[in-house]
Amino acid sequence: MTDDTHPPETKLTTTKRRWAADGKFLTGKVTRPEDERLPPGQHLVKDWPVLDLGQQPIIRTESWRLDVRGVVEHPLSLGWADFRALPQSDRLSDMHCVTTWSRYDNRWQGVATRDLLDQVMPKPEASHVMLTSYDGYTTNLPLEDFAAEDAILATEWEGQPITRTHGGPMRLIVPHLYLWKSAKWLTRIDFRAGDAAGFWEKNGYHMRGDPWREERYSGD
Ligand SMILES: Nc1nc2c(c(=O)[nH]1)N[C@H]1C(S)=C(S)[C@@H](COP(=O)(O)O)O[C@H]1N2
Ligand SMILES: [Mo]
Repeated sequence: MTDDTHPPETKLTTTKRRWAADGKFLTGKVTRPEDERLPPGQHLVKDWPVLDLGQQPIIRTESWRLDVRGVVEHPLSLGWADFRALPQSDRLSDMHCVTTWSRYDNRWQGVATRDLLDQVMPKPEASHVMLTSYDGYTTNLPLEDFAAEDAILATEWEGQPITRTHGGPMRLIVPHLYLWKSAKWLTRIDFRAGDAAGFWEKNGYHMRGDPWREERYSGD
């Protein structure tokens, strides 16, 4: 996968770009009440919708790799067995998609991003990460958000391997940001001094994407 890879245009891509231009789903409420679990403008679902650019890569664990590079002391290139040998963690969290659905109480297993950070040791100038996936998808987030207590490089959901459609064999979960930041089929993490826009961020979506502040679109 190279930086020149452009995921194909799909109907969903076109629609979501138009929503960003129109400011669709913005409620104007930005403060988080103490007792409120559902972010503004969201509704609860019980199923788990599939959203992506329409290409769901098939990645065998034998050929799977995770490359971690950029401004770090110890760059890593991990195969599946190397990745599975890292400390394992459990997390329970909600997910919030910018298309307005939220799903509560998802149980994840995998490698906490903090444990990966312990291995690679970002240099002091590292401020953001850029994530690249096997389908050509990219997304960016502040290092602080990537390093959140709840953030996990997940291999299991509810005790089962994450299915291909939901980003298996490994996807990121950063539950306190909109789900587009949670890259499925993740294969590369670049630590950067400074921010750069990923796929949706170049298409009108917010650089940070905090659902509690309703940071849906750039300019919100
Ligand atoms: N690699 C990759 N990751 C991705 C996407 C994608 O198209 N490709 N879509 C994002 C978006 S917009 C959402 S809402 C979630 C959807 O995850 P799900 O299909 O497991 O619900 O994945 C995010 N991660
Ligand atoms: Mo999304």
